[in-house]
Amino acid sequence: MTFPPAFLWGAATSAYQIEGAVREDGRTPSIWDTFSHTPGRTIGGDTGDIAVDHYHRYRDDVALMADLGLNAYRFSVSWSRVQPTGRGPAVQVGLDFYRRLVDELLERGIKPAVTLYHWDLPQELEDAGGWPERDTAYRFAEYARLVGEALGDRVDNWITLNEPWCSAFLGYGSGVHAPGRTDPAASLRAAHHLNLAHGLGATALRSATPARSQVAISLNSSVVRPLSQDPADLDAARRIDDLANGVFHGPLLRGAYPETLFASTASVTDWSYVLDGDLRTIKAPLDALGLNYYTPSLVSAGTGKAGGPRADGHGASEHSSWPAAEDVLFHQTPGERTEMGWTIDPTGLHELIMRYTREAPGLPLYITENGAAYDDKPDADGRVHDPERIAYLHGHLAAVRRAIADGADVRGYYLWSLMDNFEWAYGYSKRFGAVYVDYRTLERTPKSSARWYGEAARTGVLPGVGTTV
Ligand code: PNW
Repeated sequence: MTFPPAFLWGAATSAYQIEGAVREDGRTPSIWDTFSHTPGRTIGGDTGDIAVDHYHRYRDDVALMADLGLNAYRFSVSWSRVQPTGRGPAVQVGLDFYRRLVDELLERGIKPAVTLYHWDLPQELEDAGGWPERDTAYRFAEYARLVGEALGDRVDNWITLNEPWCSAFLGYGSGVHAPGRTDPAASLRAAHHLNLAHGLGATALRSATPARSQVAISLNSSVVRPLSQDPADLDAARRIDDLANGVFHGPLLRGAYPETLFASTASVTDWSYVLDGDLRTIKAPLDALGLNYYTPSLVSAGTGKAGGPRADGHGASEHSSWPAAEDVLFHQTPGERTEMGWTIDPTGLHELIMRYTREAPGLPLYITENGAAYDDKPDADGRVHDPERIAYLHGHLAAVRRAIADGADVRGYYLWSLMDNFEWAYGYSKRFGAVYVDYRTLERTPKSSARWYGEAARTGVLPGVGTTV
């Protein structure tokens, strides 16, 4: 169970989920500000206005990571802080915040991995049409260049987009994420323009940063399993696999969308917005691939109401996140579940890693997110014990280790999340953190899982699940 010596043991966060300070230093609203302030969109009407106030507490948060023993941290840059309208010159104070954060990390021996886009599009770009519009991809490339120029001297690891599936299909299909639109055709256009944004952004980053830069993308590549070996169920699984995975890794890794995807979405879109040269742009060289994994999907053919957490994404919606797949049913995978209702299945992570080891031979992999929500509460003595999360992390890290033994080139793991934070449509009702946050005082308390994970990070060996740390 020993991990490679250079393995990155990190934690991940994203700007809107932790920063707060939404009206400070020239920042303007992103689609998540608008969405969370729209009644009925988030549980309890929660917003990221204050979040966990990381914008003001970043020094303490970095110190906490260092104390725990982490050697990597994945965070995202708020586009609206750097380029408030999504166009034009960068705001220096906005960039300075991230420079100070990176310097603090480097001083403490923590390797930063910067995600450029974790779902918070400047509202003005959404008003101009958002991701279904091609121009948004060009705007992203410009923004990527600005951030690359500002941080490229001190950041080596870059991630263009986080989970474009969620941006496209939860944002424009089921509407459970910002901007809350429910138009299947727009969701597929969004997917293509996110791919294009990645390709243009990756190229812009490379020219704006030193040659040592590593450019990656984080996909929430699903493990899609058929309910039975019945040909109709196998076909349902193949179609969902195209919509979950193929729509991104086809163009990214092979330079082509799956033919089967064109066929199965023909009733919704003609794909005429895929222009000559786009596929070449999207297939820009990658240095690594980021995989985010939480739970597998189980599907069958059949009409009726598609149910289950994977079908609806975050929260319930009348509208599907899966264009032209109304005749596919989502089932609950058997087994124990986390507080999100997501079944715990580390074999899915092993399967996912081995799939990309085959499909992207030679490309280093990072697990850029993995973790679990539990209903954590402090004891009378103020400590927070979360043995379920320790078991979850142990199971999934063991799956990563097994994949490495099976020949996969996994270079690091980022736990989602460093600390409890704004869980999108769920607001503050779901706690994913290894560090507990008291939302009244904003005080941080490492849960027992944080200490367990810190020990793994410091020793390169997974402590037992029952270990008291
Ligand atoms: C990811 N789904 O979101 C995000 O990258 C994080 O910001 C988020 O906090 C974390 O996972 C936990 O939810 C997802 O419906 C949201 O399939 C929804 C889905 C997958 C990932």
